[in-house]
Amino acid sequence: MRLAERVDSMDRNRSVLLVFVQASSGVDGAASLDAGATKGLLSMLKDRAMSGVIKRAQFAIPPLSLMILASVEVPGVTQEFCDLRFDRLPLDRHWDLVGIGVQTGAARPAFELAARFRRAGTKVVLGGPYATIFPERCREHADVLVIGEADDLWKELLEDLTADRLKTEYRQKAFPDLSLDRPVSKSMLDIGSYFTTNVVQTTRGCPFSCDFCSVHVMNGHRLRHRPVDAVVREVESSLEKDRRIFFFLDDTVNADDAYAAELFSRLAPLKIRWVGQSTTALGENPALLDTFARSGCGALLVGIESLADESNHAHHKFHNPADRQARCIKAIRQAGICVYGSFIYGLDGDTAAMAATIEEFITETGIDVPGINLLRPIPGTGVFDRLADEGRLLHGRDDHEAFRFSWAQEMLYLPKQMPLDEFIPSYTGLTSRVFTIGNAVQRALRAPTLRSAVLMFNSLYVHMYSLSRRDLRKQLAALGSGLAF
Ligand code: B12
Ligand code: SF4
Repeated sequence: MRLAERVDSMDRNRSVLLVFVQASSGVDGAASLDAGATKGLLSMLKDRAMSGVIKRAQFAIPPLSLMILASVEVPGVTQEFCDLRFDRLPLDRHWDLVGIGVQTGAARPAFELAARFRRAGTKVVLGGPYATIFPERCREHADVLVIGEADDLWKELLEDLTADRLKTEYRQKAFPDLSLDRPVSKSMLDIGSYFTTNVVQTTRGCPFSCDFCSVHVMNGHRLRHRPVDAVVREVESSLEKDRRIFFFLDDTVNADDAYAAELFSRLAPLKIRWVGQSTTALGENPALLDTFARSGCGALLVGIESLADESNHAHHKFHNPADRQARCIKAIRQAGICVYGSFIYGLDGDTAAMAATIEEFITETGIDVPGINLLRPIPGTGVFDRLADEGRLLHGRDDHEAFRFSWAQEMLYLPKQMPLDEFIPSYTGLTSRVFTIGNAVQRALRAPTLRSAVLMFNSLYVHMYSLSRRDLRKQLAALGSGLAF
């Protein structure tokens, strides 16, 4: 490039678009997997209406990943953000670069979008969990790949963009140092689209190794902390724009007791309401439980998975022994915090007797919102490889796109202890007993706090699990007749 051209190129502002891709199934608006195929008009309209409600009501929080990227400031670059759950794709404008986050369950729509931009001559960069775990499968769909956590790589990439020297790959050499302060801005968000925009992450990485989870695969086993001061400042500045509830997105908000105690004691005077995810071990730490309650914690999602130790151990989950679960959950609720209890029915030690055990446990502990999931083998996790080796996956191990993360609407593998024609009726029977309007109202009435949210979640689950039962029965019928679902 001649000098004059180079100077001109450096002066030009580069416009970057970051796109959040909606999953085609799952919590982005669960709909029947064969939507429209065999249903009547009324049923179809109901599904479509409920899908819209689900999308907006409970899960509509902005993606922190793209907020972090959009907050990186490089002179000569303007970044904009498009959330395909709510926004139209701004195709009428010129973009120098389009960044798309790829989740494993939404790889296909992400690739289709990338192809659309590339056909129009726009350069596309792919990043996120799937690009990190399977870069080779993403390479042909992108001009640039970002492999790993992009907090620092994004700055380098944007600087390269301004200097017209974009590389084809930016790969994380070490995990970003979270002790550096990287303020996250919300200026790119349309605040009204979301349930709340107060999403905060205080730590990354997970010391545990549950074999169905990709967090330790992507973020490593060492827990990295953000400075307490930086998190407190972020919460204060978030409050200036949006005073709604805070979501602490950490996989385990009590992973480091001392850090959590300091952080939430410091947050208590701000009088926020917050929800997060914790282990049941919190119930055995009355001091931390009290700090959480005083700092405004309204609800915690706890990963119970199975109520049988042999099942959890078969999946490398050792940190929540079955005999302590009920006691801990009761303690959390007694502290005034609602419990979202997340089960996975069908793990390797589970027999059909587990259905009744889960039902009794929900009644005994008073869990406010139960979530009874089916195992989702995610490509790149230990359980995916093991099930593939054991011949128990229902799709080919290389056909990643077949592994949809629907709302418990299809089986993706064969349970160890039960054939599918025993397991599916056992699962659908369980969800039909647990998720009824009567139970939704009862759970809301006796919830320690956030009663309308408990009612909303449980009511939506009545619909979502009915969708699950309908699709699972269809899958069972199709498998019986040898047809693909
Ligand atoms: C909060 C959360 C949700 C929330 C909100 C999601 C949202 N809209 O943001 C809800 C409940 C809605 C949700 C839904 C789902 N989730 Co979720 N979720 C999470 C959780 C706990 C935190 C996500 C987060 O914000 N992380 C913090 C950010 C900073 O990290 P990050 O996303 O990895 O981003 C970094 C890099 O990946 C990279 N990056 C990310 N995107 C991009 C894009 C570009 C262009 C570039 C360059 C880089 C880049 O840079 C970022 C900064 O370092 C994660 C676990 C985790 N620890 O990440 C699971 C997780 C992302 N979820 C997961 C799953 C499976 C789902 C569902 C499919 C569940 C379902 N059955 O429906 C849906 C998918 C919906 C969707 N389209 O996103 C899996 C994804 C697995 C995978 N390999 O893809 C995870 C990893 C959990 C797990 N146990 O494995 N989820
Ligand atoms: S499921 Fe939770 S505890 Fe287990 S590895 Fe994943 S993030 Fe860690």
